[in-house]
Amino acid sequence: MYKDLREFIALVDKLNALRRIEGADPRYEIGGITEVAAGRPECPALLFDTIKGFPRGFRLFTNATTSPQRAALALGIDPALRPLDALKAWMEKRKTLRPQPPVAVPKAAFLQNAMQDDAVDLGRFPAPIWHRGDGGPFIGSGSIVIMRDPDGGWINASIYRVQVHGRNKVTVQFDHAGRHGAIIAQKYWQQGKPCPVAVVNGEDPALFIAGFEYLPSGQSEYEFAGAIKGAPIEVHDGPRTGLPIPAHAEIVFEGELPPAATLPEGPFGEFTGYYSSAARPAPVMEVTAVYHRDDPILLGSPPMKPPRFHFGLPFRAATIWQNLEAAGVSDVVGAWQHVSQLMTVVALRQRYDGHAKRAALIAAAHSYMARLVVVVDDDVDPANLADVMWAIATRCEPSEQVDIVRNAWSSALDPRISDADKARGVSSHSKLVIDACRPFSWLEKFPPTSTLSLEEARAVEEKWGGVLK
Ligand SMILES: Cc1cc2nc3c(=O)[nH]c(=O)nc-3n(C[C@H](O)[C@H](O)[C@H](O)COP(=O)(O)O)c2cc1C
Ligand SMILES: [Mn+2]
Repeated sequence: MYKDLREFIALVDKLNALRRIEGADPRYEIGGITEVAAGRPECPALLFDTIKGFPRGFRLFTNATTSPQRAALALGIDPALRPLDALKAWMEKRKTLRPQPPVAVPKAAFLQNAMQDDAVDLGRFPAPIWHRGDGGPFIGSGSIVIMRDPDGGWINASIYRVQVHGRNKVTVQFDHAGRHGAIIAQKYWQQGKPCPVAVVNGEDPALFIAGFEYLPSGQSEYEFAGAIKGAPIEVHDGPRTGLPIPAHAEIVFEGELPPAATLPEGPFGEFTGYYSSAARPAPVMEVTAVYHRDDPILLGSPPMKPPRFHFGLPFRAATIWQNLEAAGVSDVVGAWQHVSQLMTVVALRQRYDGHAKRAALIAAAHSYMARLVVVVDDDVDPANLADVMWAIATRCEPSEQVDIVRNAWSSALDPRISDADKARGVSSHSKLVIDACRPFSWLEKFPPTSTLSLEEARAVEEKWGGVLK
């Protein structure tokens, strides 16, 4: 398993999935290249160097885990597995993960270079303006924000975006007040105190994944990342904040969020492919110290127009799959998400009338921002959108097999909720639940398919795939 971001990049290179790019402009161009690359079938990872306006060595890595292969690699799962098998392996692994507390180490690579107080200058790092309408450079598009809960002392370390506003100021954007970071900051502010914070730009990919997981309050993302790796995350206390910081991090900020200090943040192109709001106030972090490794690598993960997504394996679908099993829904053979995470598909072998709808409603309940929820039979690969559409077009009679679930889980990022509705507190939408399974009552009489079964197609690929390349 890789030790840090650098070792991960070396593994990606070995898979021949890394492209090196020199001379690109951090204003729009790097974002543009990243988006075009992510839209290609092979979806390569990109390492930018000699970035326009910056010295050689100050690098930026994008599309880290955007392919199924590299998402598997980051999880320590065989990258040669087919996407649905890889997601299943992750779902199985996720069930048995045991939290691994981090360990303190006496030395930290991130301390190789430091800027303190007045010498802090965030302009030294190639923070991109990802999309043309963005409100400024975002150094943190996939960065980890570290805080300590004053109650209990546990460490939260998840992903919130970080915009640069000057030599020593950034903002941290919490999408809503329920984010652990928002709750923790509020606790300090209520006591009239600033909230100590550290930001890691260029983290271990296991932490990048852990930072995206919905973990319960009190459970540290460090422990989850350690569990993914099967080895504890090595941390070193930040000299200013005393917060434990991953020792192999590339670029680290330390500072605090003073009470009531905000700056207009954004706009920022979202994972829906839209801007969801104009600039709005976000908490300010005053950066008092910056550390970085020699030739530091910034991890960039801009949200992009679907189907591009930060993770080539739909991790939230793995959670839905696990939830279905936990609820006792049998015979689920797969779950997947398309259109980034805006469409959920579950495949199952129907055992009784109502089985498919039972699964659909559980999946719909857990589908954040997804207007489309589909259930297909087990002969359909839920990871293959064309196959899913084939099932919808041939097995679903809309007058009988679709339902609309109203007032369901979405968010203020939803482009189809009007500003007026958002202003009166609406952040829900309706979900179209499509039962694209053959009707259970005449399952056996449904016209047989002419196509190869999934197993037959695999066998053909194994025997003849080389000739077809
Ligand atoms: C690349 C990326 C960027 C994200 N940006 C934000 C963000 O700016 N604000 C936010 O609240 N959540 C953001 N998220 C989602 C949160 O990281 C995620 O929901 C996480 O579980 C929240 O952690 P928490 O439960 O500790 O608050 C982002 C996720 C990813 C993968
Ligand atoms: Mn958390």
